[in-house]
Amino acid sequence: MKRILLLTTGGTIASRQTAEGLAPGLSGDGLLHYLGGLPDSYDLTVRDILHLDSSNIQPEEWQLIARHVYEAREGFDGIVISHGTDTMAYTASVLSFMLQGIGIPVVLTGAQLPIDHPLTDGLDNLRTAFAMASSGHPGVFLAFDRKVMLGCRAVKTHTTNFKAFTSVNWPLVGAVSGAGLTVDEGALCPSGLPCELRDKLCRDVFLIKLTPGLDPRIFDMLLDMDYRGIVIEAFGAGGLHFIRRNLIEKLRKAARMGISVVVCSQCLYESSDFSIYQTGQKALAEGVIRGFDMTTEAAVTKLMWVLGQTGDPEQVRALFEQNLVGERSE
Ligand code: ASN
Repeated sequence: MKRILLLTTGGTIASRQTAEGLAPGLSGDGLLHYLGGLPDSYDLTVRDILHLDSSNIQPEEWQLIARHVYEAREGFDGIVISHGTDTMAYTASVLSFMLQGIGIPVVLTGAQLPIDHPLTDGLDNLRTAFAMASSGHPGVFLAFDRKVMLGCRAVKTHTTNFKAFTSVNWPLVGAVSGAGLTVDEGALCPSGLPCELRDKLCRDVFLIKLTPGLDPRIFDMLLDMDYRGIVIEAFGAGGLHFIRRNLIEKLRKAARMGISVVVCSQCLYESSDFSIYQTGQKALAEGVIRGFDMTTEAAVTKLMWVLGQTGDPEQVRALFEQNLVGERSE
């Protein structure tokens, strides 16, 4: 029997109705109770580490989760993390970077309806997560709606639909059918690094989504607030406005101050390429770092992680532009 660790952190799957709306209340043993006989198929250990709606999960919680996974990695064949869906894609991305080289499957899952709801999706999601956790394929994954995706490629795309997550710009790693869980080995991205806990993060990263006519002085404000990194969701394949309101000169100012600026696209699908248009090339000339086809969740958490490893802007660029765990296509 495979030894699986279930780490619970809260989320809708473990929530109950309260006077203020849904809030986490069920323990891991409570979750397993609803799974009926399934726990008998695995040698299961449960640890309740947090009881939070995932809107309250922040970098400190990411570090706590990463440490639990890291410390438990040698005693288990796989680890399942139950987690709220709202920020699960951020947690899945950041764990992918913090736990590079993890030798076992680490699978996040949750639900759109509490596990005690008669129509819950939580049972299927947990079953899929346990199957992936016992698959022997190392890495950080997200299991939902009978599908498994790379953690660093997942995006929450639906608020209530059971197919809450989409694997963006990368094929699914696995899917459940009458044949059981089938894993596409070509979609796995094992890290070449030995496993080490790389849990240092820089929280001073800001995400800015451009809107037509955005006032460039917003960058002065961010620089005054001591942000160390800025991710810009620019227009289309890659463009920023520079007539009348010149964002480009603010990129120059950020570079002079040693602030790392990553540019990616507001479009969910396909890669950004800032070399196509003048409105993009001007940004490249100011030394911005390219986000290519990374999700926003991966770009933000990767920048937080990279800035946690080094403060040298050239090393930040070199590390950021590497594909570490499958977060960007080659
Ligand atoms: N608000 C919940 C959470 O993220 C949503 C969910 O889990 N479906 O914790």
